[in-house]
Amino acid sequence: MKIDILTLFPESFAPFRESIISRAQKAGTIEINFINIRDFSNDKHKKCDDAPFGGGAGMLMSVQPVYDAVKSVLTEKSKVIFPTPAGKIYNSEKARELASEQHLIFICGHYEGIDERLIQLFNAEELTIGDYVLTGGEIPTMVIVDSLLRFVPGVLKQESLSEESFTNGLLEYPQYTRPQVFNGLAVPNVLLSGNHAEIYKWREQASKQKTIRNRPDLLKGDENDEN
Ligand code: 4GS
Repeated sequence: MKIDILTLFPESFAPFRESIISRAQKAGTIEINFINIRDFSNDKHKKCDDAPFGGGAGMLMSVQPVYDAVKSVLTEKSKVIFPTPAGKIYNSEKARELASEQHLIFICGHYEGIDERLIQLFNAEELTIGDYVLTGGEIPTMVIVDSLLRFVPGVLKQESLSEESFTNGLLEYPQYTRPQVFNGLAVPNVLLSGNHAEIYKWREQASKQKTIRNRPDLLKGDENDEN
């Protein structure tokens, strides 16, 4: 899989680069590139923002540099993603879906967003990581790329995938490590029993309890699922 990340701030990916690149390299099949949108600006001052028609607060990203930056990496195999609070909810199901693509192009928005025609022209998928407004599309892009890479074959050990939160529609069960008693709190006895059938039953039950407590919405089935 190839991932091209188009951004006005490639340096903001520095901490992410370290960890993500090394994990990606383990898989051997992933290539991640960072492309500076400003390099594509035809403006003599490399300007990359412009005022919105119709007025209103703030600026939009200029159409030309974003368009040319996407064009520079676009092929028939590409899927373009635009993280925005106006998108569909991103979740682990979407992560799995994106992980099966050959080429992803992320447009990191800045200012108030991008011209709607860019979304149309590239058939960009608009995705949101949650109902809050960030200062740029870099963090949502990091979130999406980091979380989808785990579904690319070879990146993670299979077991770590099958037991984690959301895989079975429930939150992950509580986990414990040494010591057996910490600050007066003991590890549940069943986990020390060596009885794998009992441990499995306990974990399933504990998963359900945690889901009811923290995320009752996950148990409601599909009728509220708009995605
Ligand atoms: C999100 C979000 C976001 C919106 C980008 C304001 C800069 C910012 N992107 N999920 N302009 N939440 N984007 O807040 O995806």
